[in-house]
Amino acid sequence: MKLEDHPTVKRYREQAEAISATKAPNTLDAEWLKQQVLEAGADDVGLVEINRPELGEYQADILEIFPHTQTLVSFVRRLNPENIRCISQAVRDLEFIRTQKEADGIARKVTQVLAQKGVGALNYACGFPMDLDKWPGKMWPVSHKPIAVAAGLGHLGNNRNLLHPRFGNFILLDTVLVDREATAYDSPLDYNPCIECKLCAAVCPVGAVGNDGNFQFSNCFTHNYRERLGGFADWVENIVTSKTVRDYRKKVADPETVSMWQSLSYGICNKSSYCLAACPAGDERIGLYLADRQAYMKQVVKPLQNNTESVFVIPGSDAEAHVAKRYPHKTIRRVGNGLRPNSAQNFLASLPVVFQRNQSEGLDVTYHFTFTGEDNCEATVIIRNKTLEVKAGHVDTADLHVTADTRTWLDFLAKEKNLLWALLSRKIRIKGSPKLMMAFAKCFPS
Ligand code: B12
Ligand code: SF4
Repeated sequence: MKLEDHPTVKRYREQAEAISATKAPNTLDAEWLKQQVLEAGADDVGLVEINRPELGEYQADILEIFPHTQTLVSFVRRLNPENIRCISQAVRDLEFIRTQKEADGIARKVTQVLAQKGVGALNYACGFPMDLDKWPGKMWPVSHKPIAVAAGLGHLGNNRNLLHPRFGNFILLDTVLVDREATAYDSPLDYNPCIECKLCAAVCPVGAVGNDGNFQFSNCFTHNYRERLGGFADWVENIVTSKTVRDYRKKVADPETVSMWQSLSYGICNKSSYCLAACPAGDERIGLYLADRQAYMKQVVKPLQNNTESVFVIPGSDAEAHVAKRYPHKTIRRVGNGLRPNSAQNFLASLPVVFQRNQSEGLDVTYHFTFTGEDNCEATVIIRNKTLEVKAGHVDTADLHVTADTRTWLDFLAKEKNLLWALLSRKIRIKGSPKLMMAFAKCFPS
């Protein structure tokens, strides 16, 4: 059959005129577009053009999944603060899971409305699913927070969550990618709703949120994400490496096993989110905090701090020390978090997110790395004043030089190869004091 005789092609040709008559203009009216998003159920919405300079580092990933993107429609869906502040994890999870589904539904509805106008639009996930073939790298092509900031929906607070001027951080975010320009775009909010009360730092059970705005990713990830991604991988490995049922039960307590079932069957669960719960920012949330600070502490902050619960930590991490010192009534559970670099580049990129700054106390050391074999690259790692810097190539003078066959190094990090064996077989060579190697390992426990 000739292409022109195919029923689909014939119908298309017949309807081409009608389609072009109903087609939306090349530029969408901004107010109309926002109205559609609000009518679909969003609580606030903002628009950003794809080439906004502050989105520079996020642009390529967005265009990779939807190359025609012209406009980013950023919106928020409110969370019920009472649920999020509840000491019952089940009550908090109910609200997170429900709201996430609602946000995904709103985004999908918006794409359907736009499709009826002949406008191409893609709805991205509020949270999950993610592109897990990119694990352990960046698995989410759309980063909602920086987009929401550019869209004027708020700013990141000390807890690194987006604080909306009215709703505070009791919101989830989502983004729709649209293939048309809009008649107008929004600008960032002219103030930060964060009042720098630092209550987020005071409640985080693992100390992941610092008073100085520092965020320790892997400590939050190990605890809060115990039942997803790397936490799940660690659970599977616990099963595989258990020699007997008793052995497994020593590693995984019964409530943890059934909790894994709940997370898998009902929906993704969070162990804490207290940094969100304690935050008084936002016009609608600040009342009690301003009226009676003590009452706020008693009603909101103390119940989270006093909650007796298991806290999941990497052995030797700052998180472990934090729970032991600040929350002796909580139970420390020493676990793995499944984060294992899969290339030399990924190892270097992961260092800032796994760095334990308190374990580096007193260090002022420059490390040179030379990777050979699978990956060929050189890098410098400087640990000084409890901060970490990773630079490409060899800069400054090294106190310790590590030359490693990449595969051996990755296997060593994955605990599949022994360092002593690697040193004896010269797959890993060090020039400098072995003590500096041990000091390095202490900063990156796994
Ligand atoms: C990755 C991620 C996380 C990571 C990192 C969080 C972070 N501060 O960036 C972890 C696992 C720790 C996390 C925890 C939580 N998250 Co989260 N998370 C995301 C995600 C997928 C991307 C965030 C992002 O763009 N970061 C990039 C920029 C802004 O951050 P960055 O500091 O430059 O880089 C960080 C990341 O790149 C990360 N990172 C680097 N390498 C790797 C490797 C892996 C494997 C992972 C997972 C992360 C990671 O570490 C860096 C340092 O923090 C978004 C959903 C989305 N698609 O946008 C939700 C999102 C940010 N999370 C959200 C929430 C609610 C939470 C939690 C409260 C848990 C929960 N109940 O869901 C906690 C809060 C922790 C905190 N105080 O920040 C909400 C925030 C809502 C708001 N009001 O701002 C979002 C927007 C989801 C949503 N759709 O609403 N989250
Ligand atoms: S989600 Fe929990 S563990 Fe993560 S930063 Fe917030 S309070 Fe800390």
